[in-house]
Amino acid sequence: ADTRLPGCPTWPEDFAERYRRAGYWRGETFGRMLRERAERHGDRVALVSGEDRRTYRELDARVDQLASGFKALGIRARDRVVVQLPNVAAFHEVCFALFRLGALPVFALPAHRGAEIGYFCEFTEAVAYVIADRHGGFDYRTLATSVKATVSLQHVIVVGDAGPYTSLESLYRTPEALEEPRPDDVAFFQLSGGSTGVPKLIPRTHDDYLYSVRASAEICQLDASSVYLCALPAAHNFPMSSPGVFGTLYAGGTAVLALHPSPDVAFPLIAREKVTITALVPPLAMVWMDAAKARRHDLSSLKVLQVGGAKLSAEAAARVKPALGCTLQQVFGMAEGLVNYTRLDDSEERIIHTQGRPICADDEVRIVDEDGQDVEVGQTGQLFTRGPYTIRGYYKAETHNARAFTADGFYGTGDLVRMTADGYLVVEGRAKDQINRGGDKVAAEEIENHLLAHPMVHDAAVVSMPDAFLGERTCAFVIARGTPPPTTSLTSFLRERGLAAFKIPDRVEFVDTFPKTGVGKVSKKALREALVRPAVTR
Ligand code: J2J
Repeated sequence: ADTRLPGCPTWPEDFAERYRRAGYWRGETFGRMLRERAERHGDRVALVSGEDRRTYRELDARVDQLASGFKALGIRARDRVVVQLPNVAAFHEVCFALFRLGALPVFALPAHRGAEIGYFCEFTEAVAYVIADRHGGFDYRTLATSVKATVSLQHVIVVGDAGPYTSLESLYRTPEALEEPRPDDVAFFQLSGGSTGVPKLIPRTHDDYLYSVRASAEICQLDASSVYLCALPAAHNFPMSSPGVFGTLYAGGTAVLALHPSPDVAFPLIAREKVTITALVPPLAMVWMDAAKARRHDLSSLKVLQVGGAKLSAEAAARVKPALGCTLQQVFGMAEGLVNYTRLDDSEERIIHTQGRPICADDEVRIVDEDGQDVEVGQTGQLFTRGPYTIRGYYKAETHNARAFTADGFYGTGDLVRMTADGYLVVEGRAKDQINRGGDKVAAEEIENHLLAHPMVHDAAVVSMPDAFLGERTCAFVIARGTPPPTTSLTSFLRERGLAAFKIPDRVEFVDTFPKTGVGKVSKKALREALVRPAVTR
């Protein structure tokens, strides 16, 4: 009987068959992968988190204990569990414990607040929510209390001081045998950067994700001597799988978790742990290159700096090797699947000027014009893709899926790219209604909907504006009902509604009308252009 989770579109059987036959999908699960690594690399250090060091054997044992603890709480296979943790070893113990149980983590980011968390809990009908007590000056227990007031959650599980909730530490117990999940079933949900009113959930299977993790580890030449620094939020797809912490564990290496990506936290860790590879978004890469000038820390162990999540300018790309003494690897990926890498032995030219090429020979890439016709090689168009680790649809989103995917299963990435003669992709822009704020994705419609809930807002249009540091920031154009309210009353309204800080508009402009396109839609292009002109008129 097919016991897979309903609401998760999957690959047609002929494709699944092909991906198995080609050896991409190997019927492995995350739980078993960790067990095998513990058998092979038992005494090696798997995770370093603050003063804690966990060997593979310890990690494997703790994951078993925790899986049994989750089960004793009543968490079952296919139950959804919203996980919102900073970069601490408990994050990975929770992940692998849920994987072993066949329960499904929903990966929230530490920056998410009540609006996002409430939505994830409600939409996925989550049974539990896992948090840290405090992180970055914020008390997540307070957030849990407000979320719990509006959605039905059976458990709030806390790393650290649990207050009124269940302490994670109390759940480690004598392990019992558990039934293994199916490799072709969903293992967890990643979040989409999105361009719609509410975030979309991305169902990833053991088979497909493990393929991308294994192939990424190979491309990045990871082995048991590799030391990966996880400086970006561990729940994000990039530091999780490209090759990230999972790829490092796959290779038997050591993953070092940084609580903050700033040079004053990361540089001493690189020096102390002899980090060989790490991943950053472009603004952080810039900050690191500046900070490295002081030469206060020994960064000589670093071989590879991966940069992705947003476009890295060629000028910045060219500075990486001189500033940090390591190879740059550009990474153009997405939580929906497709990941492109420049290869470590590529020419400087390719490394600096392209965003890489796909992982897999069976990643099908189409670049099409507005009419859906393939463009000539070298021309810019919209990127569509299909392959062994690219989803065929979002979770419980039938209507949206019909728009976001072609009838034959290609995912419309919303990215404008061109392909070089040798098959490398260059990101030229974006066709989706999204702002990429230094790697943090903001869906315009989501913010517009929140603004429209304000009694003094008649209409709202959110667009990107160029920014020297973040690449882009957000500007909200607002038509007020009557006299415009102070800008701060709008931004604090959004904060009170529980929006993550990176989604709060950086600038608000009140206008009387919006420019329209020929067919009468709001012209976001004209709004963006108005922003780069010296003065914006009211
Ligand atoms: C330009 N735009 C980029 C790049 C992503 C590895 C790396 C990144 C992500 C990620 C990821 C870009 N240049 N180098 O999941 O595994 C923009 C594109 C893309 C969107 C996906 C990974 N790298 N982007 O960023 O799901 O617009 O994944 O469609 O957060 O980020 O965002 P996300």
